[in-house]
Amino acid sequence: MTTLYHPHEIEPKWQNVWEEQKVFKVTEDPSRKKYYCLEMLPYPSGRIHMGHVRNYSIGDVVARYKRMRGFNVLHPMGWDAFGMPAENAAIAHKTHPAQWTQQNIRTMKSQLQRMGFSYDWDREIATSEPDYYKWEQLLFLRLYEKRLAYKKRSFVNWCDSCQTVLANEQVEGGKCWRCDSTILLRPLEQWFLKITAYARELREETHKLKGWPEKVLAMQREWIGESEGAMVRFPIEESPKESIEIFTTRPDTLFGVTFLSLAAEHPLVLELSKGASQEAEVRRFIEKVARIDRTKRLAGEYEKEGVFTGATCLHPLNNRRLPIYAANFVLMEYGTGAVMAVPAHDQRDFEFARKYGLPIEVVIQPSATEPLHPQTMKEAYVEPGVMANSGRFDGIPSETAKGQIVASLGSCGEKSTIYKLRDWGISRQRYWGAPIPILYCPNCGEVPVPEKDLPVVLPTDVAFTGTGGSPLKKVESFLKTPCPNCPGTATRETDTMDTFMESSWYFLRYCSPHHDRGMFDPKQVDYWMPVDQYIGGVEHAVLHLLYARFFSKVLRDIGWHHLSEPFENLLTQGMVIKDGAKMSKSKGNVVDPDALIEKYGADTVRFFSLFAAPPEKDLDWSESGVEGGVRFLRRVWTLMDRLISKGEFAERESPEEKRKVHQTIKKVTGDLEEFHFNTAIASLMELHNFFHDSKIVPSKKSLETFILLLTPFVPHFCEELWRLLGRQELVSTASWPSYEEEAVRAERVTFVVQVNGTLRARLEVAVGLSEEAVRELALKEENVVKHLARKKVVKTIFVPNRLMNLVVQ
Ligand code: ANZ
Ligand code: ZN
Repeated sequence: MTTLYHPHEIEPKWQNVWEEQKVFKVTEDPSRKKYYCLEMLPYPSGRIHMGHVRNYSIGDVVARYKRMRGFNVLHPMGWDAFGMPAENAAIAHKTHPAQWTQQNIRTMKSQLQRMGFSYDWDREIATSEPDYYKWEQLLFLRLYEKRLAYKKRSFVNWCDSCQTVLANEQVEGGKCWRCDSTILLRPLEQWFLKITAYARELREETHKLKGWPEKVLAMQREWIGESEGAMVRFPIEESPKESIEIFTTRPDTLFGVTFLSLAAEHPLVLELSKGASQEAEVRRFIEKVARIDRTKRLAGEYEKEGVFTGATCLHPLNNRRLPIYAANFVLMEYGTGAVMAVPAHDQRDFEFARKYGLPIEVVIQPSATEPLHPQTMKEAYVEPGVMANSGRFDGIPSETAKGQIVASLGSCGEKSTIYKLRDWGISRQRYWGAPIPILYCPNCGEVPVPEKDLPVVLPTDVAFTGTGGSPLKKVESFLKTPCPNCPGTATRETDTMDTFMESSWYFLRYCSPHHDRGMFDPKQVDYWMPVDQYIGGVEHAVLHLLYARFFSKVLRDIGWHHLSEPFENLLTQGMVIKDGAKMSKSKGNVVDPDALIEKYGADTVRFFSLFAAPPEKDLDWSESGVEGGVRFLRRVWTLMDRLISKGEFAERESPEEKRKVHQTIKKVTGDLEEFHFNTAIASLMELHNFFHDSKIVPSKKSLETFILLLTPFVPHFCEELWRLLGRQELVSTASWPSYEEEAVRAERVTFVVQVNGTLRARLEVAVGLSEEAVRELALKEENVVKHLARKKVVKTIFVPNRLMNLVVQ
C-alpha cells in the first residue's frame, strides 16, 4: 500500500458505509442479551462543544465494546428541544423557535455524525414534536386524576430577565441557574407535581443503586432531606377543639417548651390575632417578613424577630400555658410551619427567649459537667444528656426518653418523618414548551382536556416581543376553545411545562420511538429497560436524575411499566478545562470540535478525549495532547503499512508475541469493563511498541487482534486497516478477541549458574530474560558471591533460558 494516514478520506467513507448498511440499527431480539447504553441528550443550542464530544466519545466506546462482545446494543440519540434559548433567539433574531431549533438540530446532528458515533439514528427523537409531547400531556392528565398534578397559589422564584418561574433546584445561591440574575419572590398560581409523595421511596432506594457514584447518591439524599421526629398537637386555650400542630426532632425536650412559634405566613397567625390588641402589630410583622429575601431567610442571615399573637395554647402533658408567637425564622414550607420553642436546648429559641424575656427551662442535663442553670447559660445546650424537670421521665437518658415521651402523648402526637423535598413546580410562563392540557370554563371551572383532543399543539403563528409574559396569552385561536362539558367557551392554560419534564422519560421513548398508541410500547420497554449504562455531567446529579427516578415510579404506579428505577449504572464525567477554567462561551476559552476534526480527524479527537484523563476526572485540554494522539495513530499506520505492503506475516505467532498479545487483550478488556480508557490505550501503545521494537515479523492474527482492541476508540482508522489486512467484513461488527489465561502467564525457566563450570546456584526466572538481567540476579546469590570473592570475571558464557557460566581468575 505505502500510503500516509489520511483521516479526511477514511472517515467520511466509513461513516457512509455504516449508514448505508444500517450497522448500528437494532431491533429487539429476545435470544440475545441486551445492553442499553445512554448518554444525556443535548439541548440543541447551536453547535456541539468539547463537553459533548467527551460525553459521547465515552458512550461510544462503551457501546462499541459491548456490541463487539455480542450484546444487542441500544445506543440512541435525540434532542432536548424545548427551552428558553430558542425563544430568546426568536425575540432577538426574528426567527421562529421551531425553525431555530430545527436548524440547530441539523447542524449538531451532522457534527455528531462526523465524529463517527455509533447511534441508531432511526430512533432519533426531538422532544418539541407534538408526537413526543402528546404522551407527556397524557401523563399529566393521569397525574391530574390521581391528584399528583395540582394547582396552587404560591410564592415562586421569579427570574426577571428570563421572565419565568424557576424550580428551587434551578436557583443557585439566590441566582438563576441559566442567566445568573438575582431571583425574586412572586405569588402566582402554579402547577405542581407531587414528587413529595415519593420522597421516602426516592431516598430509600438510593441505597439500592449500587452502580451509581456515591457522591451523586449523597447529593440526592441531602436534597430529599429526611428528618425523624414527631408531630405534636398543642390545643389552643381560647378554642380547645382546635390545636396547633408542630414537627420536632427532639420530643425529649417536650417539657422544656415555654412558647410556640409560627411562620408569619401561617394561616393561624392572622386568625389568632384577630380582634386582639396586637392585631395591627402582627399585620405589620407579616408584611415585613414577606419582604425578606428568600435566600437570606433560608440561610438564616437576619436577626431573629417575632410578635406575640395574643393567643395561648396548652402543653399536652402538663397543661402549662404557652404564648403563641409569630417568628421570622420559622419557614412555612417546612414541617407544619410551626415549632415548639425550647429555649434551653435550641439556639434560635434561646436567642428569641432572651430578646423577648420568655422563660427558659432546662430539661436535659449534661451527664459529665455541672448542672445547667437558665440564668447563667450563655447558649443553648443542644447535646443529649439526662432528663430533668420532666416528671416521670427524670433520670432517663434523653435518647431513650424520645420514644417514651411520644408514646405518652396518646392522641396529641405520634412519631413522624418529614422531608425537605418540595413539590415540583412545573409551570413556565413561556411559549416554547409543551402546553399544559387544562381548560378554564366560566361555568365548569378547571377542566382537563379530553384525551381524544391530545395533543394540545403549540400554535406556530405567534409574535415574539419579549415583553408582557407568555406570547400564548395573545393567540386568540389557541386561547379560546369550546368547553367539553357545557356549551360555553373555555380558555386554555397558557403555562407550558418545565423542560425537565421531557428529559424525565425520553429514554423510554427511545425503546419504541414511533409507537403511536402510548408513550411507549410496554413490550419494548420490558426488553430494553433499565438503561444499563447512563453517562452524563455531574451537574445533573439532583435535578434531572431525581425527576427521572420520580417519573419511573409514577409510571409504574399508573401501570404503564414495571420499573422502579430507570438507570442501573451511572457514570458522571468530569468537565473539560482549558487554562484553568471550565471551557465555556462566557469564559471565552472554547475550542471548537469542528476545527479539531478539520485539522486532525475525528479519530484523533476521540482518542485525545479518552486518553487525556479518566472519565470521572476533569480533562485538561492541551493542543500538545491532541498532537500526541495523532502522532501515535500515524506511527501505528506506518508500521501496519510497512508490514502489509511487505505482505509477509509469520505463519504462527512466537510464544513471546502470543504472551504479549494475550496480556494486552486481558488488560484492555478489564480496563474497558471499568471505564479505564486511558490505561487501556496505554497498553495498546505498549503493544505497538512491542511490534515495532522487537524486529520480529508478527503473525497476521496478532495484528488483527491489535486492530480489534483499538476499534472502540478509533473506529474509522480501524475499519480501514482491517480492510487493508484483507478482511472483508466490518471491524465494527467483528467479535471482541478473547485471551487464554495460560498464554497470559509469563512462562518460567530454571537457569543454572556456574562458576568455572561448577554449579553454584539455580534461578527461577521468566522466559526470555536478557544476559544482563540474569547476571544481575546471579550476582545477588550468596553462594555465587562467595566463589567470586577476590577474583575477577574474565568471561561469561550465556545460553539463553538455560545457563550462565562465569569464568574467573
Ligand atoms: C423542638 C426542638 C428542641 C427542636 C430542640 C430542635 C432542638 P431538621 O433537623 O432540619 O428537620 N423546625 C421544625 N419546623 C420548622 C420550620 N418550619 N421552620 C424552622 N424550624 C423548624 O430540624 C427540625 C427542627 O427544626 C425541629 O425540632 C424544630 O425545632 C425546627 F432542642 O423542635 B425542634
Ligand atoms: Zn364548561
